[in-house]
Amino acid sequence: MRIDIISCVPNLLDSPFSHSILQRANDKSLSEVHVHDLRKYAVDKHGHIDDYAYGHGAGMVIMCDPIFNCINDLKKEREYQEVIYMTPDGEVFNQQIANHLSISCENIIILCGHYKGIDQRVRDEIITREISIGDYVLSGGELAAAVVTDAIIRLLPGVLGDETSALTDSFQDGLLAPPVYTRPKEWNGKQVPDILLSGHESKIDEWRLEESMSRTKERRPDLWNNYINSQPEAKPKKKRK
Ligand code: 6GU
Repeated sequence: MRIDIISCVPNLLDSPFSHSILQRANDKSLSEVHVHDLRKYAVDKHGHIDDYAYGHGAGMVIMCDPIFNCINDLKKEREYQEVIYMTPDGEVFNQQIANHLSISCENIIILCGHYKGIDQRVRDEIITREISIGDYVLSGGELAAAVVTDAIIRLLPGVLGDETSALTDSFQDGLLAPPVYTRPKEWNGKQVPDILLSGHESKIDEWRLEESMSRTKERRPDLWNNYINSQPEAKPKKKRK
């Protein structure tokens, strides 16, 4: 998979992709992340990519042409399945969206917003999907783009060492992950739960599911409700009149 991120502060994205799992994915040629400086696509002689918003009060808005030209240049090279705009008024990102993008895309463009956003006409014309990472405002879309990129790339086959580990993540089955423990067996007077030392695989799986369920119920009643409603046996049978 190839992800092209377009930003007017590309330096903000130097670090997230050069460590750990994302670096390994890159080294193994499972993914490529390219960051493009929108300023290189400035159309006026002063190098501006933004201008005052029409109408009073609003701040600076990124102009159509730099974005349009940058994306067109990329599209000349390859086909993109999604052109995503990172914006607080987008669809709220979640594991389902990450799964979908990871499975169905070979090439993705992610455009980071800044200032008061980008000209609406560019959104209407070339953006295929708008994503937010939550109900709070960041100073730009870069950190959000890094979040989305990480969530997608770690799902690509071969990126994680243990093929099953992405499947046991929180959210993958609609539940939060259960607690985990490592050595020593006793720490600060606290014991590792006996069941985990028992070697009894099916009992351990049962325990983990119970823990996942009680954690989800307590911490995320919204997820718990969805989980309950998605379980076939939980659906009340309709009585025939
Ligand atoms: Cl995608 N961008 C900005 N600027 N703020 C955000 C966001 C995106 N998602 C949540 N807050």
